[in-house]
Amino acid sequence: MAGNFIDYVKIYCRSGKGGAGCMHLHRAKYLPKGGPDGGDGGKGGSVILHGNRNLWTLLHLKYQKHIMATDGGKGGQSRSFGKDGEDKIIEVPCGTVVYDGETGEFICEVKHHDERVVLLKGGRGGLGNWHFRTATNQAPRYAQPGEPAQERTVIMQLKVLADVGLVGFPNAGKSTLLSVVSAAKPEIADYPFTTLTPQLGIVSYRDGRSFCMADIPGIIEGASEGKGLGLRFLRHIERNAVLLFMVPATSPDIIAEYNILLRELEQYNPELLTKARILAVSKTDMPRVDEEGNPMPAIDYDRLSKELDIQVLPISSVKNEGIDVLKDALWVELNKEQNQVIEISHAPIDITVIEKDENDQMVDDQMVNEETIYLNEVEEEWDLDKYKGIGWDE
Ligand SMILES: Nc1nc2c(ncn2[C@@H]2O[C@H](COP(=O)(O)OP(=O)(O)OP(=O)(O)O)[C@@H](O)[C@H]2O)c(=O)[nH]1
Ligand SMILES: [Mg+2]
Repeated sequence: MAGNFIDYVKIYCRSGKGGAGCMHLHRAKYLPKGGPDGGDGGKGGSVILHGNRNLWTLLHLKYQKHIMATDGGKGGQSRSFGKDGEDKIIEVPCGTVVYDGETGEFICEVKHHDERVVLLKGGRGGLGNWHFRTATNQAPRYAQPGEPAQERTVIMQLKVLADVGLVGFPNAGKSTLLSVVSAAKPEIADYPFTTLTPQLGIVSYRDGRSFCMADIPGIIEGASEGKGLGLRFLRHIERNAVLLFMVPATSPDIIAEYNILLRELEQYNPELLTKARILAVSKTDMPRVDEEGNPMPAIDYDRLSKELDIQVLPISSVKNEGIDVLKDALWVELNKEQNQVIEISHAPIDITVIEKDENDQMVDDQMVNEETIYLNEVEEEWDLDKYKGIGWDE
């Protein structure tokens, strides 16, 4: 499951170059000076991104290292045009952001279903010499070359477009809430960092309406410096309309925990703090006791709400308490005009940091294949018995 969610790919893309125009002078038996008739070259294919709401990861692009459109054909005699190159259309999930693979500079993004963005334009075809005939030069002996192709290595990152994003420490109960309000089946366990990749769920609301909720890995103090799973997953809440913070009722200091989360978000992107926020105090069914087992004072929700200046709602996912009130509150926030804007500027990415991050991730992939025997590792004698049962000796 974890391996199927791919939100980063690096691909070399090239558009097609334009076909050359043709230099040709028409000759026929009784028409020795038929004049110029070289046709135009075809245009090169473009590399185009196409938003597709049925995709939710970049998995299908993971092993694709090159994407190239084809070149335009050359023009021919008798004013025949060259064939146009074929466009290459890359299907991407909505919320895909494209950066330059060398500089990290933002190039474009695809937000909507069916949206088409030309990533690399194909070269224009050259004009044939037929175009250049004039009163003073009736037999031009030149034609235009085609425009060159464009090439670029790009990094595509998915920034999931969900309505509500969950923010909390590990073990706060984020995945549990998602499993209760939606049909998603995230992994839930009593240890930190159960969730390693973002999960999405569709929350059905009254009268057949629904909204989308994103559960991301837990954040800890120092995440902005790379602690825990770091902050790389925060990009999946960058464009959520509402952030739902979660702090368990068992926490000794709810305000402190909330402020740590807020600070880490700010480190990642200060614009995140402009979003609407709600605080859910989770696990209210659990006894509020400190480490020694002594009871702690009950939570004063009104005071908490005043002090933090946000709406605070108690919930228990296990007992299904407070969930409907929470859904109502989220729905109200989602439909407020000022929360509809999910535009956010995409700062350039730091290539060295991001590649290191991704390579760290790759280690997991390699571990899966630990047992694989590579035939080219065999050096001296071939001990064929060793390879019995792996397929090729039968
Ligand atoms: N009693 C009680 N336990 C809960 C409640 N919600 C979650 N839990 C428990 O808390 C533990 C952590 O829950 P998760 O949903 O995995 O927490 P998470 O925030 O997704 O954690 P990470 O994925 O590690 O960031 C699990 O053992 C849950 O069963 C609740 O409302 N009441
Ligand atoms: Mg989780």
